[in-house]
Amino acid sequence: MHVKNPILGLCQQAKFALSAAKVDQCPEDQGYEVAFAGRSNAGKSSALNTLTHASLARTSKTPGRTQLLNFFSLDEERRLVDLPGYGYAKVPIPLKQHWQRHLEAYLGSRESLRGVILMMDVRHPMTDFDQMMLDWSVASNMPMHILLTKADKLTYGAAKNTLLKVQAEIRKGWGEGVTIQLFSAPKRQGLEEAYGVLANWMELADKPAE
Ligand SMILES: Nc1nc2c(ncn2[C@@H]2O[C@H](COP(=O)(O)OP(=O)(O)OP(=O)(O)O)[C@@H](O)[C@H]2O)c(=O)[nH]1
Ligand SMILES: [Mg+2]
Repeated sequence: MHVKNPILGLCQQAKFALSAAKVDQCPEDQGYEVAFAGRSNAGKSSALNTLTHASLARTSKTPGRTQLLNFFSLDEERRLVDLPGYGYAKVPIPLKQHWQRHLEAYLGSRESLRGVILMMDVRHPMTDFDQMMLDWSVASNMPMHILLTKADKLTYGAAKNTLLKVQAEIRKGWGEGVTIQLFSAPKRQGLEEAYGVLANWMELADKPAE
């Protein structure tokens, strides 16, 4: 039987909706939203582009590039959000405080937020900020799924070892609720698993095609 995956179709038709510098500029807070968070340069925009088969989100070799909340709509009810990266040392302090305030305001108030995809560079996982995000997700009961990005930068064995190590650390410190996988944008590795998580959070389960 041919099985159609609705999330794939929706991601392929993703469109840039708007950029918000503050929470009150975000799209109407209804439906389903999934946010992409993580340290600056972790590969948030690249993951988003890979999942949507488009170059919607700007990627950059200069960390700290995404300075606004960028919204992409999948359909009238469903959106993905590229969040500004946190923790880049060279960003001036006032700008850092500005982002942090708005990031916190967004995460703390967004009713339509169904889950957060947290990107960590597989070579530098579990920074202090990552651990704060994990604390927040557990405290606020927000589903979280981790992509260990840039898996192509390590051998398969080394990447797998990191996955098992970080997974064990998270289970011990934050419980069973947080899921984790390897991901590579250029190799398109880990797409199916990530689509599965999005489909689940957005209530779009696989169903047989008509
Ligand atoms: N080899 C490899 N490079 C990657 C991967 N993902 C991202 N990159 C590179 O890492 C750099 C940063 O990627 P971005 O996607 O812009 O990172 P970001 O997290 O959106 O960064 P900010 O917007 O600054 O917070 C770019 O040079 C990307 O090409 C990956 O899976 N593999
Ligand atoms: Mg970005």
